[in-house]
Amino acid sequence: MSIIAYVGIGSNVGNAEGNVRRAIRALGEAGHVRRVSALRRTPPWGRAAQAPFVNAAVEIETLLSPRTLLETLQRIERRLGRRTSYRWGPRVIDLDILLYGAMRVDEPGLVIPHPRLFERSFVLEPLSEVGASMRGSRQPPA
Ligand code: A4P
Ligand code: MG
Repeated sequence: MSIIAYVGIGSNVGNAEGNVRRAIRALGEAGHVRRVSALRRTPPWGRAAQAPFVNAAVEIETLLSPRTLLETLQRIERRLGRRTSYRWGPRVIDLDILLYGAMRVDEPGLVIPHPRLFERSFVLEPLSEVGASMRGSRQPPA
């Protein structure tokens, strides 16, 4: 059975916009890319002394399990030239699973919804643009 998942994309090394576009094309390996947000230039979050990011989010229809989807994203990251960086540091490409249907996952190395999703406008804005419904998720009271 296919699942609708949302993937966050970020880059701030090299041609950041080009890297994000290459990642979006590569996501075809993980499933059918249904919607793509606008690409946004965003100030660095977490550690300020680095270049601005380009961020986007996509909606994907996938047959992959959460773990296999993560492994596929990590393979794409490596192929696009991702080298290990320090936490919140600069990166050629960062692909995060934001949501996977309504499923919650809390395993070593895989937490869905993405744990820092709700703190980050650079994730929430493109995510809401591609149409993710947050019903049932953690939200501040209205
Ligand atoms: N992992 C657990 N859950 C997930 C998930 N849902 N999706 C694990 C993807 N990965 C998940 O990831 C570390 C480990 O998280 C992975 O091995 C996987 O098993 P990482 O991408 O290597 O680590 P990281 O990115 O250095 O750490 P972290 O805390 O995930 O950083 P973020 O959240 O990716 O932040 N500012 C702006 N404006 N835009 C950005 O895109 N990005 C970062 C990096 C910092 N500041 C930014 C941006
Ligand atoms: Mg990441």
